[in-house]
Amino acid sequence: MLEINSVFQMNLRLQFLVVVLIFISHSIDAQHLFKYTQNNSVEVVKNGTALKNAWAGGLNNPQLNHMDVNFDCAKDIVIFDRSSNVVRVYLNDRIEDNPSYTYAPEYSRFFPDNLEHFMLLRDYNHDGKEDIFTFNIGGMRVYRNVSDTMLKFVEMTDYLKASVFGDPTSAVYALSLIHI
Ligand SMILES: [Ca+2]
Ligand SMILES: [Ca+2]
Repeated sequence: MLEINSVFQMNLRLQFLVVVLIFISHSIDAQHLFKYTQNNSVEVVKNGTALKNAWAGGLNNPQLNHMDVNFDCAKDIVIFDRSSNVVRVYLNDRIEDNPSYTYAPEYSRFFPDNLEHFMLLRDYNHDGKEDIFTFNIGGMRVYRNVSDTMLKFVEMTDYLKASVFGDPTSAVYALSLIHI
């Protein structure tokens, strides 16, 4: 009787071990099998016409800015989607008398990753390069555009201040995030 119990327990352990090994091998396989990369080369056609920016994704609350991100002397479109805090860039195709832009996701990574609620591109120091104004709790955060051959931004302040009637400086507030 004891011998039967011992064999039964050994079988149970073996079955458990097999189940664990199968689970581990599936986990390892899954890690290798399911690796996703974005591929925008697949053509999407609607009513016989290929859609140019089919893989650009949707925009819920876009805020549009203009800026030359690739230094070809043509202003491109930089969109900040306020509902997802995502930056999307469209390059100017430079076609005379026919404005045309192409989605260029590779430029999004050059923008700061802590942009929230709004992004305004304005050249505050008149060096010809648009700087970034964005939300921060209790005020505004400002990045200076220090691009040379690559797009680069350096944080100048996380709490923009202004002098009001000669008084000590106070914070510049975004009074209405809706209308920015
Ligand atoms: Ca450009
Ligand atoms: Ca500037």
